[in-house]
Amino acid sequence: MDLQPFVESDHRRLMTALEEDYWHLGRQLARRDVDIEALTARAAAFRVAVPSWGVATGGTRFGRFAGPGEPRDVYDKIQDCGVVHALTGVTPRVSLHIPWDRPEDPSALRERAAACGLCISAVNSNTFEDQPGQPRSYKFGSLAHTDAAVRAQAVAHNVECIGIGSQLGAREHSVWIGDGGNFPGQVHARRALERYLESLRQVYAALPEGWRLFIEHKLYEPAFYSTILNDWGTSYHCARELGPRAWCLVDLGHHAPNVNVEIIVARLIQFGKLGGFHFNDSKYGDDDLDAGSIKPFQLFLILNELVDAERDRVDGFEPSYMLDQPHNVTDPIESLTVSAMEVQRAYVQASLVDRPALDECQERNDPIMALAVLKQAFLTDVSPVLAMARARGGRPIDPVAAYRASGYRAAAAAARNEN
Ligand code: RM4
Ligand code: MN
Ligand code: MN
Repeated sequence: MDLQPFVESDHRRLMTALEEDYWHLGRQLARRDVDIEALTARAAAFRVAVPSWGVATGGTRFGRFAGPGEPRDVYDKIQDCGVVHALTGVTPRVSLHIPWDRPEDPSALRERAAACGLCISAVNSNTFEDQPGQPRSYKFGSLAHTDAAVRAQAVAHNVECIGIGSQLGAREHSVWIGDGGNFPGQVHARRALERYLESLRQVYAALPEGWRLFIEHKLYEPAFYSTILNDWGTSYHCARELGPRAWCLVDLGHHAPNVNVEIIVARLIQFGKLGGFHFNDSKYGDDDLDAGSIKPFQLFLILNELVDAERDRVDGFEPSYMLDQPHNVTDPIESLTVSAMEVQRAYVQASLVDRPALDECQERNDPIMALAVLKQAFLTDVSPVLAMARARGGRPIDPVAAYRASGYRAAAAAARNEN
């Protein structure tokens, strides 16, 4: 569907007000010695990848409620991801889950993605569930399984993912496993981690030139008592053991409640191992809610660490930003659009932090003013900056409204043979 007419009517409806708001914000920022144009350029250059699995309705263990016009295959998914990018202008990259979205013909998928203005930047393996006809079960684990034959099958799957990714033009491979125990005593803690590392060494050895391997820690679920890669420290150890092309990936929902995620991020940056990011939000666990929906200040503080590292030109700091969320009660295209814009918002807000002033507050041990510096950035409504970056890039000022006006979902439902 051509969204252009809806972008045009969005601009006709909202541009005058946006120009006023942008001008006003520009004046406010100028008083703080901030150039709004530089900020808008940063907003426009921001990128966050969309998960292929995020454009379909997810579900919980209590059920799944499919929405209208669900993508039938990976091509439909790419088309929906293309809509997210058409709306936001910051999501040209797609992270692909295999075998959920295994392409029959990788070069055809690559072309289709390019036609939608997208590229496949990352592949993700799946050894956390069994596939029909699979010789060995992952019920009791995959890369860390006690049985060498199961581990070999899981390694082979990861190597296959890398092969598919190469044909797609991707350069990142993300590994998250469901291995762990539901009961105390079920898994030997040290031996299981050794097995995991031994398997990953084989996956690492299969990485083509220029690729990065991301390992993703998670505290619990589906293993409810213990997991193999349970926290960032274990992840850091493993990434170091594996070598320079192995990096830690932080998924915001994979920590215990109240854990200070921004400090974890800072530590991984300092230790030179922060490689990837799965943005989402959560109240309790791996809730996979839209970014910024529950803890926007935490999201800002995380981006603050990331922008600070970028500004300091920390050696080797080149994180890959991705969203990771399925949706149960919203239109996935709307949720992904909102999430991408919220991460972008936090990035722009973090770019506003007066770093010399913050340094000074820290040096003279002035917590009140240090927090005030952060709050000043966090409380600045940068919506006109984001909207102007979009508008200049031919994107809607109000993406969700434009998307709804377009009737894309109903058209997709009709085209995908539904009512
Ligand atoms: C996991 C983890 C992985 C994702 C799967 C679907 O909890 O976040 O990144 O690929 O869910
Ligand atoms: Mn994740
Ligand atoms: Mn997760």
